[in-house]
Amino acid sequence: MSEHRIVLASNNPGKVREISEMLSRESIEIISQSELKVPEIEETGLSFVENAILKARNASRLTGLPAIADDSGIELPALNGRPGIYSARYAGEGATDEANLKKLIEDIRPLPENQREAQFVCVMVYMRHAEDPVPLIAQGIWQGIAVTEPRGENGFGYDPIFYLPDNLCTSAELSPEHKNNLSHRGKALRRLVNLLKLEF
Ligand code: ITT
Repeated sequence: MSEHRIVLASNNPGKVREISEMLSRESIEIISQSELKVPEIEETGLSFVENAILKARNASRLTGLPAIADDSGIELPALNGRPGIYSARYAGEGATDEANLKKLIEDIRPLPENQREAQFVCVMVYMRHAEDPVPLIAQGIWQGIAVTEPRGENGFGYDPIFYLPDNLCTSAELSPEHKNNLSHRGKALRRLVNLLKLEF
């Protein structure tokens, strides 16, 4: 791929770090939307893919550049899929990662040990321009167990309570490279890059 400039439609520093790190190996120049003063939009969709498209369209419209957006979250089947698309605002509009984490821990406590399966979900889209009628779409899922004792300093959001039985640690205890290799975001982004390579 030759050099391509793409705006990353995210204001979440954790996501921007992970995505930029993974794309640094490709010939893609990523500019985060905050550098271009793109204001956040309301995530009014009822699915990850709808919200990802809303974010990418907004960034592309305001910058004139193609855009990548990530909509992601954590789901617990025992909580009927919550927090799901509401993961970033689980403890209320504008809630901090800490407040969201605390609320989810309170919801997990009453669950029996064998009903704490969780999955991280990521849907990533690429829009060539704001009116692109055929965005490229890729998704990734990462299975784990939700725990009530936070552990680890890496990552962001719900990582300290996402336990990985195969690795005997939480995703906040993985190195950034190891997390990218295993994560929902890593899977989605590798799939998106494969689609982009067909295109560039
Ligand atoms: P942007 O919309 O600006 O990208 P956001 O944080 O609002 O940022 P989302 O609406 O997609 O993004 O919400 C994602 C939520 O899911 C947020 O609360 C994260 O903490 C959580 N989340 C997503 N991926 C995660 C990961 O890899 N590790 C921990 N938490 C994650």
